[in-house]
Amino acid sequence: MKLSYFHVADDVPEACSPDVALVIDVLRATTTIAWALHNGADSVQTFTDLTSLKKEAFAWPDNKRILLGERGGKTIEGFDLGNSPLGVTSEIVRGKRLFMSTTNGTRALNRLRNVENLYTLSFPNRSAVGERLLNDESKNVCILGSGWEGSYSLEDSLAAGALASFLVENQSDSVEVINDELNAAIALWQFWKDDIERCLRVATHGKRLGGLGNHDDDFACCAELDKLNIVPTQIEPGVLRAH
Ligand code: 3SL
Repeated sequence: MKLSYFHVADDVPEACSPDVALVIDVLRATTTIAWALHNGADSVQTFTDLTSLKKEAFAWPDNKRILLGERGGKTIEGFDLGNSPLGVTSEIVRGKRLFMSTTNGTRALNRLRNVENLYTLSFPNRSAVGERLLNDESKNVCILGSGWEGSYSLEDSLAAGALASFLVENQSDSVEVINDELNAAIALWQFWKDDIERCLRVATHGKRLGGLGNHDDDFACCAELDKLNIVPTQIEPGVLRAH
């Protein structure tokens, strides 16, 4: 299995054609997606722009839809939920489609939406995703971080390193690290693996989030490793379901 990692969507080479793509937005989009599907949401449809989101959402039965999203970390006006993984409780999301747009995470998803197998990765579902790749004998895996408005983010790289380390520990013979972005991410993981939450708080994105108010529960939730047995999987362009 060849593994490569790119910090942000613009770094992914035009010719990149993996058989599997993984998108990471630790703070907080892919953590929220994993929890929403774990808690029984029917599906999550992601959008980069709000006009298309509203058009699709308002064509959906109103008792079956939730509008969820943030800009700059704050809930979008008129939306049902912000982007906290703690907000997607089973009481609220069970059986519903979540129409979601976030500052960076949904843009990264959009960049790789044409890849045949697209999954989302966060710390809570790291081992579930790792096992999927091993069971499927995936050959060429592209991992993409969401970053912040086009620049590097520490916490997404930490999760890329966590996934790569899981794969190497479970099947070192067949795992090949292809680029130095991923070598660096693995080194990052070695450094922070015993205190993931601290890394999230040190990261500039974590500081930005902390500056918006108390997000202690979000940090704890986003840092929880291998808690959910769920692999959010794209079933049609832009739409993720639990598999
Ligand atoms: O950037 C994103 O897509 C978000 O996940 C950002 S936030 O953590 O909700 O502020």
